[in-house]
Amino acid sequence: EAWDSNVLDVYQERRGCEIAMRLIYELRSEIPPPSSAAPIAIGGAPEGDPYQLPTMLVELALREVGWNATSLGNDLPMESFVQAAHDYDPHMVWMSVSSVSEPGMFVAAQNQLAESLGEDVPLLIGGRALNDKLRPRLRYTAHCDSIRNLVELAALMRLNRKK
Ligand code: B12
Repeated sequence: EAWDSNVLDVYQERRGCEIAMRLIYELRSEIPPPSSAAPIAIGGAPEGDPYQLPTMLVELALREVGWNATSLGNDLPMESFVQAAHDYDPHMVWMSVSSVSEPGMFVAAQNQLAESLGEDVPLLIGGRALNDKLRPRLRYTAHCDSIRNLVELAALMRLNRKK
């Protein structure tokens, strides 16, 4: 908004994001490394999505509640997401969606990912682009409105795994 009204220049947004990313890394380094028994979670943002911060925050939040979480980054082609799920053998996958340019292609790719994960690996989704029109077309296990939602759910999932 500020950029549109000539109050801020583009570099100021970029720099703002750099500062935010640095802070997230700092916070991440303060969390003890996950235990060897910690469940594994991976996730990221899909192809065409330029937003870097949300998936980094999800990683941080999951690490805080004891998951061995790895963000794969943003603008990730769905085939690569599928490959990562194969390589990491995760107990949970998250997808953060802030921007969707081609809804039809996104829906097809996302459903392909859900299919490849099978029944045993929950797919949690969130992000500002997942509106009421898009969500019913997607296959997933749970949609979270906020990181708080996710943290509560993830803590519960971890507890259930221990039982
Ligand atoms: C930084 C930024 C950008 C940067 C991002 C760079 C980067 N390196 O990441 C860039 C330059 C790409 C960008 C571009 C644009 N942007 Co922009 N951007 C922002 C800004 C300032 C911050 C976004 C951000 O990272 N927020 C922090 C994240 C963590 O918060 P969040 O997205 O709200 O996510 C929360 C939840 O959704 C949830 N969540 C997210 N993911 C997940 C995943 C899971 C699993 C779970 C559980 C939860 C979850 O948790 C998060 C924390 O609460 C916002 C304004 C804002 N205040 O948010 C505008 C904003 C999103 N942008 C906007 C616009 C208009 C644009 C452009 C169209 C501008 C233009 N004319 O070119 C383009 C579109 C680009 C595209 N292809 O979509 C508008 C969107 C308006 C709308 N209603 O759609 C906003 C809201 C600004 C505004 N008020 O006008 N942008």
